[in-house]
Amino acid sequence: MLLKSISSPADLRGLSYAEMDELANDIRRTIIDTVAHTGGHLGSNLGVVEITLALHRVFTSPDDVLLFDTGHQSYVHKLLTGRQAAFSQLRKRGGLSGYPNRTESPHDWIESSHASTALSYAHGLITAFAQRGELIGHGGNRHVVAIVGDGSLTGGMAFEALNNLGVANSRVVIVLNDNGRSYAPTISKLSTSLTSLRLNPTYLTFRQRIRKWLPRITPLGKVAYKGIDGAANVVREMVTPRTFFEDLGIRYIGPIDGHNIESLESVLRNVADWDGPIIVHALTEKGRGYDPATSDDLRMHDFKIPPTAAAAAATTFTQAFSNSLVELARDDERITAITAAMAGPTGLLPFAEEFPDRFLDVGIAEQHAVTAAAGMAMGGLRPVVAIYSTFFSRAFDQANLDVGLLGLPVTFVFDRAGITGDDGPSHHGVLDMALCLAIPNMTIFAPSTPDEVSVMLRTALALEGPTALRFPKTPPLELDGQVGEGLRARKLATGDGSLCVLAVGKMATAAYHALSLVADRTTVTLYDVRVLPPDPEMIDDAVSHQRVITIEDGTRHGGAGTLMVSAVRSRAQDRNVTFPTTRILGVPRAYLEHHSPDALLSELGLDPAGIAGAIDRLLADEPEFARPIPSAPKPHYL
Ligand SMILES: Cc1ncc(C[n+]2csc(CCOP(=O)(O)OP(=O)(O)O)c2C)c(N)n1
Repeated sequence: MLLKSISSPADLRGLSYAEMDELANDIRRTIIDTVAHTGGHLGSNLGVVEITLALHRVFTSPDDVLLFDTGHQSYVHKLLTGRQAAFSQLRKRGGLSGYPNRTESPHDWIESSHASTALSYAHGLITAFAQRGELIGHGGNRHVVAIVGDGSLTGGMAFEALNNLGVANSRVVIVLNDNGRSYAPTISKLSTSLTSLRLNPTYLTFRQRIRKWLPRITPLGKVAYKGIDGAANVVREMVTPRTFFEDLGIRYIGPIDGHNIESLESVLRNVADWDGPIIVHALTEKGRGYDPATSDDLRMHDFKIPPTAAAAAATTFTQAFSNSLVELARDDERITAITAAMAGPTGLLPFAEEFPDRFLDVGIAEQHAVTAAAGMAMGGLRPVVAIYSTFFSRAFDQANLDVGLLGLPVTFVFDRAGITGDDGPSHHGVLDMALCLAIPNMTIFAPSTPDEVSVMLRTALALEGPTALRFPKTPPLELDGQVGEGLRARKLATGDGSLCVLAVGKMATAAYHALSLVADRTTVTLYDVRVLPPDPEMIDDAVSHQRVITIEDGTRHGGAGTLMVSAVRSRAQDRNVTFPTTRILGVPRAYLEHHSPDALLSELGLDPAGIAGAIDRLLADEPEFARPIPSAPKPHYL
């Protein structure tokens, strides 16, 4: 295999184009074979093979900076930069991250996994290089290149950066990796323009169409563009991305074939020293070289290891949400659903199919999604924003001030809340509760099992202010099959007053199973908290215990536990009784490395055994011990 002879990008330079094609095949085969065992972003990486090869021939990484946006497209780059031996351990504990990672290689400058950041990093880096007097461009030796997917280009940050790059005339090379898709087809007029160029470079169809719709354009337009040629020009302007970028001050080159290494290389050599921002528009095919991917609806954006039969049969939280939303929407036509480019993974596809007019995909634009939802709520609709917990952080200000301050009834649904695992530190959903609890009028529902989702969603949609429903990807342990009601907590066990456990969401099921492991279960009262701020009756009961433990799978600093403990304290003060001894279990303040969710929860002491140990220690009035933090090693700065 030719790939085996490549230990660094320098090894690419002596290869012929025939050898480069052979290498591209080796790379595809390696990625397909590996991802079949590890799971990961298959389609995206198969599409970016030739672009990455050409980049590494033209530019000298790591002195020249290559920034992948989103970083899930960096597997090829990993294979070319000395990480082949470790590649089989992709996304495994102690193995390679699924994203660029500074501890792995000096070739990784950033750890991009939330989309649309590369252009801003690029602007900052080139500014720093210029200010520090490092040679850039014009025979100098430092370039900054951002490789941006057409999906990632829909994010607000990307647009903000484009605007800034043009104004500052920053010497950044942008490679637009345009496969026309993010998960599903990219939602963007700009992308539509890019695609129409791909499909119809001669604009002939447009000339024909124009005859039909010319009479419908505004009177001013009709005067300004008399005759078919004038109108064709209007259309050409509209469908040509060149004008979009060049009006922003960014030189546009393209479109070019993103799978032809020779032409990619020649274009990249030509643009490398352009005196300002320049964009190379490369057309690629997502999933290229793997038939099951190219014929798959999502182009195998990410390849998931098939679940066991039992896991596949179990109802997940996402399915429960998906079904409940459709049911509720049948009875209430004000309900609308919004996604930021994640309709499939958040379970919104059945809703989109049944209510296409009430479904909105805004592209990778979480901030816009939230404020658009605020507008919908203001206009009398009941919007539901379905979003991964980790991506909600992007839109905190909008949730706080555009929704919360106005007291608008927007319902957030946070999927993948808690410990998510293989995607590493950036994808754990550990902040949503702390962030939402900082929004004064937000009510948060945390179902312990999928059975709770329907009743909670119904309750949330009936409230006047902002609400959130948060649940994990992974299934909970079994509970008693009952569900709670309204804004009430649910008591799962009644003890003798020694200790009360207040457990949030899936943690209630872990605590329930911990009861059979503790030294004496008659000492333990257990609540499934269900709703935050907490049910006052539950807090009243907790105050009558000698000890209180709270458990959550979010950050233990400023999250649900902090709020509940302060509620317990102030209630104890009101009643003039002794404060119970309290302990907050949750996720430490650290970036947790990639690992399977169950293994991480266990290391954090958030599994039944860990919880039982914590209960026994508190009952024995022993201190809680400090657990080693499964954190990602610190990056070494270059
Ligand atoms: C802020 C943010 N929201 C959502 C996502 C989830 N996400 C990961 S990749 C992706 C699509 C990216 O599309 P594109 O940039 O075109 O890359 P492709 O996979 O098509 O090559 C999305 C929506 C994310 N990474 N970051």
